[in-house]
Amino acid sequence: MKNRIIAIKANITTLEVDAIVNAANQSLLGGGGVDGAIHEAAGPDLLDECEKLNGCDIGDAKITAAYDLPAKYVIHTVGPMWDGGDFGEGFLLESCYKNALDLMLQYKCKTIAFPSISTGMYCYPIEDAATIAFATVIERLKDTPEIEQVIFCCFSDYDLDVYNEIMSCNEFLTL
Ligand code: AR6
Repeated sequence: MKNRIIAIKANITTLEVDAIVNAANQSLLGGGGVDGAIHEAAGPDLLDECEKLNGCDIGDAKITAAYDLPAKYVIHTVGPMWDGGDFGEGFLLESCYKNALDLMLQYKCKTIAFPSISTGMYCYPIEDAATIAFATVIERLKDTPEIEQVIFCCFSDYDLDVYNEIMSCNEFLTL
């Protein structure tokens, strides 16, 4: 099927998908960036549910309802802070994508949108992060026909260009 993976520039809080992913911190109690935007758009009930989750480890993911958002679920994951690349950052970032995809399947979601995890406040270089994001997702889509669409939701033209460049170089684009 075509367009199973797309990159767009958008505010992730506006997307009508089954699940949007939040680039949260270990407390899961909100923050800035996309985390702040998601909590603001979802309303205070999201924080109430997050308070019951006892936080989240780096690389792990937890799911909640989406409340006032048009999505059905929010999958909260905690990306690694970039520290030069020799401290397992790549492995942890890959885990974020893998665990989010596991959760979407568990909850029978067919569509999901990811922000560019770790590349804002956590300073992960966008080119490296997007390469990991794309490689992890495409690997998973190969054996998971029930996933209809994965959206990489970029927040800048530059990030969108990076994703499109990586995707255009990949022979499995139409997978
Ligand atoms: N829609 C889509 N992408 C967005 C939006 C939005 N509304 N807002 C920001 N981005 P960041 P991190 C992009 O900093 O690096 C929070 O305080 C942003 O431009 O949100 O994983 C958490 O609580 C960037 O490309 O997440 C943590 O403490 C991407 O989302 C910490 O920041 C990720 O940037 C997590 O840092």
